[in-house]
Amino acid sequence: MPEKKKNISALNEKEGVSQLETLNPEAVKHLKNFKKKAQSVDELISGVLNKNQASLSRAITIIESTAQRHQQQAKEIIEKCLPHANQSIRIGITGVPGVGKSTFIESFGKLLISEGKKVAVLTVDPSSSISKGSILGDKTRMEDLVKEPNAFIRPSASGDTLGGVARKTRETIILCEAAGFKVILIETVGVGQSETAVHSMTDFFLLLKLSGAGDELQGIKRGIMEMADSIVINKADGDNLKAAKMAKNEFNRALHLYPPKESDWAPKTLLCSAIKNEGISEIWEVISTYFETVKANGYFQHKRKEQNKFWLMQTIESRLKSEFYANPLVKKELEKQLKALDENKTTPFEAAEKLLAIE
Ligand SMILES: Nc1nc2c(ncn2[C@@H]2O[C@H](COP(=O)(O)OP(=O)(O)O)[C@@H](O)[C@H]2O)c(=O)[nH]1
Ligand SMILES: [Mg+2]
Repeated sequence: MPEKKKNISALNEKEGVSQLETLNPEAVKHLKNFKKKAQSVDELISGVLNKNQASLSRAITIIESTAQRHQQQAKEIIEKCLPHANQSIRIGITGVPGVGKSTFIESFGKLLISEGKKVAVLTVDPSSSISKGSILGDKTRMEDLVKEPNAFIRPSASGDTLGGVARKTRETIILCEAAGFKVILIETVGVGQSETAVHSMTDFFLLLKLSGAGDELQGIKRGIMEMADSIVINKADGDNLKAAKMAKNEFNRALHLYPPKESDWAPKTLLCSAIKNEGISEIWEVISTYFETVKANGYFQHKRKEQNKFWLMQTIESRLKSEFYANPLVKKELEKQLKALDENKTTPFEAAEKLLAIE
């Protein structure tokens, strides 16, 4: 901060006030120590559990950090928060860039908050760390939601692999739940495998679509349709309304062609205008019915257990893989084997055997 500015800042005034003789010097000392103390892991954990958003942010930063000194702290934070997690509903929201995910989350989030819920919004966007500019949209477009004390918005963790980003998001979910957030919304964009990752950490998967020129199903990945618990045609407003209604029918017909889901839930197609705040409460009703259904039939608990197993396997696989490739002997041999392969002196399988045999 430039010197000049500092002198006229309100902070400086405060500092002056704290120098008053009438102030208890012990209290001043305590205040000076406060910043340091607030950084301790125990303080941080109790801050999170006491629903302090500054502590929550700081704790997430530690989880996301790749610095060696943060690893142990991160483990401790997660361990202590875990018993307080799990008491939420987790909703994944996907759709192509520009479909209106952020606008939808803003409207939807505000509705939930008006019902007294605490809402955390996370994003999984593996591209943001690579291209620097996030493809989730030119701006966050959650200007209103950001101001709500009962909302917590956190953009995607950085990381160079989807696996890394996804893992950090999962851990962030735990911290948000421990901090009392009852609804977790996770925005992701339809690139790579990010929908699969988000699907594997949420209870309900919402696919946002736009009405097109009548050929709605073209270009849609089959797997995404299968994952969806609900398809919402957004921007059902103005001149778009008629096309949106047609799209809704087409998606409905398509959904009926899929075999019944393990959850016994029949996915619903709905219309909404995120920007005009229309159709949002109907979507919430459908989602609420979903949760009533799957909590009653046991699928909710079953799915979370399956997800935990999946993440255990994922973690082992990614750890083994990164440790394997980090081994200098492997690095050297890999180069050799790649060259041999190039010169037709070995086969991929023989080369792999040699590499895997390295201790
Ligand atoms: N007409 C209309 N425009 C919308 C609606 N929802 C979002 N938009 C606009 O679509 C653009 C992309 O929205 P955004 O929420 O950033 O999409 P995202 O990339 O999926 O997060 C913005 O210009 C929004 O104002 C809607 O319901 N109706
Ligand atoms: Mg967005």
